[in-house]
Amino acid sequence: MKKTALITGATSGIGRAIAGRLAKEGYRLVITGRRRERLEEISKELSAVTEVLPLVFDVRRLEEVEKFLGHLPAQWQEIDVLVNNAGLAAGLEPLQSGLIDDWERMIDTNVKGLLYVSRTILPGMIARCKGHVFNLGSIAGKETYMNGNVYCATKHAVDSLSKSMRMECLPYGIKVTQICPGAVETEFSNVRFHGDDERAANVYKGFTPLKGEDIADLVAYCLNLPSHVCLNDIVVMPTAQANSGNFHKVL
Ligand code: NDP
Ligand code: 8X3
Repeated sequence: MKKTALITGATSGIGRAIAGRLAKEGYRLVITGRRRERLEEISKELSAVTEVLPLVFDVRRLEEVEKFLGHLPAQWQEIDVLVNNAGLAAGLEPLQSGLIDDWERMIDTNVKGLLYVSRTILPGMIARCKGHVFNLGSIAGKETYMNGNVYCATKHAVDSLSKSMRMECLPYGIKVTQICPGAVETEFSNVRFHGDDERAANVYKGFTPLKGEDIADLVAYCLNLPSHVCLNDIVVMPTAQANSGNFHKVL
């Protein structure tokens, strides 16, 4: 029987790449996102490789998380791998001029959404004493950078929650891996700059950023390790990025 992986935020970027890679690795997939058309398109494409269950909902809404993930069809209830990937940055402003709506979106998605999904899926893993959770943290959860305030705080929360999860899941043999990337070229900056695509493209000029597929490679690597080995915490950067503020750019 194939194993099942649930990936939140699979309509784009890192989540989409992980879905594609895990399909090739032989997993059945539950993929989620809010953009129905995109999710259905991706589901159709991946259905050529594996069984796919697309679920359109917003991770910020507890009632939707419980409706969809708390009541999975019988043949989809055993989730072996959970990838808590759905997330975003919104804005890059000093606190004193930050937009409250941006803050709410980041806190509700990156922290509360991850909690809602984990609270729904972990009991099944615990009952089966089996599972692997991946949390998409960030270099922003290890360091703080100018104007990153609330985004950095949400990813520091993911860092802390990953540690808690690891301790609390320890008796049940569940692996918890946090992946903390530096710059990955996805729709991340387009979302952060509220659709200003030119400003977003500038973020990745002058160096080679990571791609979603690089993160998907790491997930596959972790999943293929022997059962007694777990990579707990991975910081992965473009070679041209030393930390959140230092890039070697050739413009
Ligand atoms: P993208 O914007 O390309 O993808 C984000 C995904 O999250 C989309 O599929 C989006 O789907 C989904 N999503 C966002 N909000 C919600 C929501 N409320 N409910 C359900 N799904 C949601 O960005 P990335 O692929 O880069 O980001 C993925 C994760 O990686 C994020 O947690 C991000 O913080 C983290 N990360 C990214 C880095 C980067 O440089 N790109 C570096 C470090 C970490 P939809 O809009 O359809 O709902
Ligand atoms: C995304 C990477 O450096 O833009 O988490 O915060 S960064």
